[in-house]
Amino acid sequence: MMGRPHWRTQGSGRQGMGMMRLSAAPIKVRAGLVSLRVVNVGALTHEVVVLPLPVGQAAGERPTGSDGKADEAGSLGEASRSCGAGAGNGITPSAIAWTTLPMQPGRYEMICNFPCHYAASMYTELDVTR
Ligand SMILES: [Cu+2]
Repeated sequence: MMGRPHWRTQGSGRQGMGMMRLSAAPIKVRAGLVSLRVVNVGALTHEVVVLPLPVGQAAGERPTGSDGKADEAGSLGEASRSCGAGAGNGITPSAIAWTTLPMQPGRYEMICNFPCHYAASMYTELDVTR
């Protein structure tokens, strides 16, 4: 945990696209090395991608393309490997994933960018303070 706040997020997928969410605790952490621990408590495979949140934009407002995905340009990193660190093929149900990212102060959005999951409310804001 590198001496920094430890937090976790959950992606929950139940009964199809209408029942997904992604939640984080805490929702505010100090700048530095931030460790994410993701638990997939849902029935579908998910991921968590960390993106900067542009000024004036709220979580959930990113456009998605015809592939049902948001643009990941500027991504700080992701947790998408079942029982492993960093990028992978997705976090299977009941599996955990993790990553540690250097984060500057600012507003960020954590999203699941599996097709149509973002539009189905799999996003949450994370604020990084000095
Ligand atoms: Cu998802």
